[in-house]
Amino acid sequence: MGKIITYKHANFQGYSKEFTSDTANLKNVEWNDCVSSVKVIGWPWVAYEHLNYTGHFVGPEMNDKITSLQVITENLHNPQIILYEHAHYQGKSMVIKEATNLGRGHDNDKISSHKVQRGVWLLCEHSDGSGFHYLAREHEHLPDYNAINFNDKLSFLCPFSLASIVAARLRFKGPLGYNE
Ligand SMILES: [Ca+2]
Ligand SMILES: [Ca+2]
Repeated sequence: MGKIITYKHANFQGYSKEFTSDTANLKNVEWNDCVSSVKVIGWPWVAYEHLNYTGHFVGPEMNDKITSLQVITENLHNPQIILYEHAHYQGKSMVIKEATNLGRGHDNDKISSHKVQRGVWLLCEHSDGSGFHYLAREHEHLPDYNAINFNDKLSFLCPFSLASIVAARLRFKGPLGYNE
């Protein structure tokens, strides 16, 4: 199990609160847009700018931006996702098992649906990982990217791996539980 502890001030100062499960709207607990630092224990967490796990992921520049929190409990080993050229799993398909930059090939800005077989996948609009982000959870079948306004935009994807979480923690020198 795990938890995330939020603090009102930087460097784990000020009022704090523990969360042990997904929280769709921090307004409901009077913690909206006021988190300035976090500690993560156990499972990794993803912090979002807006309610219901939408908007940009909130990274190290988190000050007063976080509105929802999601815990990642999937087994992150041997990740695998199938991407499809067209909606409803039609057209050309490809099985992806590692971080992949579609921007270098013929499949850039063409993907319209997916089936996650194992792990958690971070989908990005641009090759450098910027732009729109979407976190695809284990066993998720998403039949039409128009539902998330992401049709024919995917350029980069990578598994949400323990290795990248550790790398992110090292890079930001903080106890951050998300993968940027
Ligand atoms: Ca397409
Ligand atoms: Ca793109």
